[in-house]
Amino acid sequence: QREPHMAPGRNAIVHLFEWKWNDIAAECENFLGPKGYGAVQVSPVTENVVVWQDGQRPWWERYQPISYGLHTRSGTEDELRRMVRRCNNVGVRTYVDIVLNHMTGENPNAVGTGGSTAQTSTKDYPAVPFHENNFHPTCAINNYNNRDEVRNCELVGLKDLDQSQSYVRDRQVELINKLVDMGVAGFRVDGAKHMWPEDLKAIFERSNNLSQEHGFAPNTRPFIYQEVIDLGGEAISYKEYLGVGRVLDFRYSAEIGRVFGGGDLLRWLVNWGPGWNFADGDESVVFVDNHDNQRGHGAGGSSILTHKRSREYKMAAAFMLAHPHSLKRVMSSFAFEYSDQGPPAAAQTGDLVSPTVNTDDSCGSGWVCEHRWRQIYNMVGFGNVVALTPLTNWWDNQSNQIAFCRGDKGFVAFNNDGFDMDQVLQTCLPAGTYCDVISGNMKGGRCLGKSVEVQADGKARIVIRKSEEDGVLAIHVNARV
Ligand code: QV4
Ligand code: CA
Repeated sequence: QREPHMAPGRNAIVHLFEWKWNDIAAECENFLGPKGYGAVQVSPVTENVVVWQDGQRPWWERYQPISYGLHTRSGTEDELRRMVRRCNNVGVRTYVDIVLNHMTGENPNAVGTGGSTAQTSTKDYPAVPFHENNFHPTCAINNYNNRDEVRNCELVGLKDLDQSQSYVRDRQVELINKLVDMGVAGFRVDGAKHMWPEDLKAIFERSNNLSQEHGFAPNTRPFIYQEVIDLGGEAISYKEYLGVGRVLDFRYSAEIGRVFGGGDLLRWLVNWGPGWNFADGDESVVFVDNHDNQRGHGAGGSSILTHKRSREYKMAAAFMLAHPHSLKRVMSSFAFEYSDQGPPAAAQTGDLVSPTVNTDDSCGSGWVCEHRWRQIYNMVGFGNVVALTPLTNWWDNQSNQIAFCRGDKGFVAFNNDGFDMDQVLQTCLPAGTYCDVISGNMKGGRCLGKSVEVQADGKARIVIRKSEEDGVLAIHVNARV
């Protein structure tokens, strides 16, 4: 279940964190489809407990399921169903963030986004239903060197389900199959490290095949990628989960942030990939930041780059998308000042506010929409053009200027030095004039950014001044002037 089932010619995932289903459906049609995104990861779809804290609703309430009904702040079950359909219709897959490890934390007055209630002190969730005996006995996770504790005790007090029980498995398989039958193509498995891999395997083995009615081939299995934070030095290794599906590679996120944040020279990226102690490319999903580590939750600490350091962030994202290693996920955030701050919402009700779109394609109303930054969506397009070609002709200045080709389809250069880059380099492209898709789009056959002249021998003068907005230049065969 490591195959992502994207439509031909598409390769990247975007996480539209906390977006509403109707807005995602429109985004698939207006932007994700046309720009070549392959799939959207959506926030948890299961009904969650409503949390009010300091006059607002934190984003993390969605990681506390109260039932397996599908009514959340993002919308109703019907809206979710229509979203999946509309996205599939334009070639964009839906991957659901699925919370199987636990239900809510302790909450004296637990009411859900769909109106369900629970008695959390007695672990009673009548809307599923789950009862006390479906959970592990209460204990806290303190010691990550004890695998039993990590899997059988409570992560930050969240009531811990026992997935070894056939009754619990049945309810979770029902949930998965309902989503698969709606046309969902895959799952990001929340907190996978806190569940036994054999239980996850038993559960996902019982999933239905992907929906043929939605255009999937017969006998295809949902794509599975699991959140197993493994920076080394703990009892549990990501390798235990590869029999279930792929894993999210947190070492990658920490390292790409460290390097582009200035902690190492770009020249050392020459052997980027398993040489850096990452999971193999066909075992993992990689990312610059995620919804946890962009705000200090989860793993990676201060080395993580986010939209708040936009110049370095765009360089890291461009490198990830230009490089052949692994399957890439782009983060799309809302703006925040403190880590518990929820998405843009109405003050009284907590209802989510939709993103607005500016004339330059960027977002307003509190949404950052990194996936709409030209430097990022054009590199998603670059990744589609160069897919399956090898990385060749690595060049570096022994410092922070690097460049490489992707077959004869694309060429990319980076300058993270404090001085101009001005070099004649082999681009591997046929002779012609190309548009640098970082500094501007092609419009009506004209290049709004920098142009690059490739000579008959494939060489071109590549200039990235230190004063430029971005420290990247990217050209490919589908953007010729
Ligand atoms: C509090 C105390 C606890 C106490 C508990 C008692 O902090 O010490 O035991 O009350 O009831 C929220 C609060 C947290 C609170 C908890 C329970 O932040 O303070 O505990 O609720 O009420 C997200 C957030 C968490 C949030 C959780 C549930 O990050 O802060 O907890 O949602 O709402 C590890 C894991 C990894 C995990 C990562 C964050 O290995 O799996 O931590 N990442 C995933 C998700 C993440 C999510 C969860 C797991 C849980 O990506 O977003 O946590 O679903 O590394
Ligand atoms: Ca558990």
